Amino acid sequence: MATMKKYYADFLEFVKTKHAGQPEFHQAVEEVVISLIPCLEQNPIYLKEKILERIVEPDRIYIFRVPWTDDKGEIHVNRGYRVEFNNAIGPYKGGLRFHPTVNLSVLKFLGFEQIFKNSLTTLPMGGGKGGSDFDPTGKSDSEVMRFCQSFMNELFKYIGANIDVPAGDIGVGGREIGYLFGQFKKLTNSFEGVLTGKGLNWGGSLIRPEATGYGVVYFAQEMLKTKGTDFKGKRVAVSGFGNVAWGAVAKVNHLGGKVVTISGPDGFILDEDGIKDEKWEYMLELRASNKNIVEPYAKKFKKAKFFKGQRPWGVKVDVCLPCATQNELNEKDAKEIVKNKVMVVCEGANMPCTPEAIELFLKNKIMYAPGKASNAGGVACSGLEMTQNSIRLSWTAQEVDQKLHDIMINIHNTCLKTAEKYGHKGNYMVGANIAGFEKVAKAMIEQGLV
Ligand code: NDP
Ligand code: 2IT
Repeated sequence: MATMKKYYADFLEFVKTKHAGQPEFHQAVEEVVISLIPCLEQNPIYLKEKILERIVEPDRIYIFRVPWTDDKGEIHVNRGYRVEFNNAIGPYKGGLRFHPTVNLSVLKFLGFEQIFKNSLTTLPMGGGKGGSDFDPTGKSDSEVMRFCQSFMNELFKYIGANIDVPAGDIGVGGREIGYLFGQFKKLTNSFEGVLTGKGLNWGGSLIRPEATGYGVVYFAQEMLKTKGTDFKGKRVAVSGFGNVAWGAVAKVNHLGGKVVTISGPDGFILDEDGIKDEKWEYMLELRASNKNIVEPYAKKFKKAKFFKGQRPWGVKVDVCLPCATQNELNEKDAKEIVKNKVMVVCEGANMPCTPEAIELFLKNKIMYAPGKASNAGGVACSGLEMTQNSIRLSWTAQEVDQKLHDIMINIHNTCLKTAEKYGHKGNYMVGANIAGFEKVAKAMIEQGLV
């Protein structure tokens, strides 16, 4: 046992040294490796086959220059990336993020998480992630178009419907996917399902824009069900105001809950009357304004309050859905959540809770779901878009939503079943990591040392 402990400690040290200066990546690896301990101890084959050592090393990473001109004719140069992490169970699949904080550490953490998330969906998708340090804030439509075209001028060499299928993430929505797809088509003269999140008239799937947020709430609904309750009459805190937050707010409203907060980098909004109807629609306007602030909500809807520079986690609610970005909920926030006796924390963003916050939730028996399980609805719906592209048919919104709902219930149950099997009953994090890992690990072993 002592030697095993030393093995894990040494392994994490090895990752920190080999992938030096990449704290987000270290954080993601550490969470997974610690959760995997019971599985690795019962299945020594994974250690013998050096699956951990192999899985933390991406298959390959492309890094490239993205030059573009702004509306005044001035030249700018950004950096583009695509991390092709693991394709043991399907083509690389994962979003593109355009945000000034994008670097290799962030994209490797996201690509690594994506391996396990995609495995949990039950669909045949490997893990990848990409993006750029381009900042879309305040950019005109034509600037965004020129940037996307330049980005694709390099990316097109590496992707394909059976190779690597990017999609959206922070800063990349329907508009950007359109420009990227147009340029891919121009360069390759091929119309194929090379990206997901496409427009409905050219190969996109109904429900994809809503899917991540809907999926988070479907997952949280299952968590509440285990306590014999549901969303009816529940107060919910949501953070962020982007694509995921928007879908989550809509679904909480459908299920009879009340969302009282959203947030942006400038602070958070508290709306005791609930964010619904035209106030929910206004979230799209806020996002499209390209200003990255939520304060205008409180100017438009006078009963709402704006709390500058603060996060929503001190508000007394029953359910917290962090849907903005990584490490947005820390130990101090978690203490507030514990004090307020919140029932469920269900991650919409990728890795929004710090390890210290998660520890507090587990210690205080607050039900906690990790993003790789609870936000998998987005990529699951991307997988359904790929299927529709392959069979050249489109399903109705009801068909896609039903499949999405079934997938989320299945992921929820798989997490609980796996956690119990490995002696961590009720621990969604352990269940998600082990279940996601085992499928990929088995595929890697069956396919030999490549
Ligand atoms: P969007 O770009 O649509 O929205 C992200 C929002 O969060 C932006 O408004 C962003 O503003 C804001 N934000 C960033 N940092 C903070 C902060 N510290 N506090 C409050 N708000 C902040 O991206 P998505 O909604 O697509 O992505 C949100 C999260 O969900 C990310 O972690 C992403 O990886 C994850 N995710 C997305 C999926 C998808 O299908 N889109 C699928 C699964 C997960 P700003 O730009 O100024 O930072
Ligand atoms: O983090 C994610 O799962 C996404 N941004 C969605 C990826 C996808 O390929 O749809």
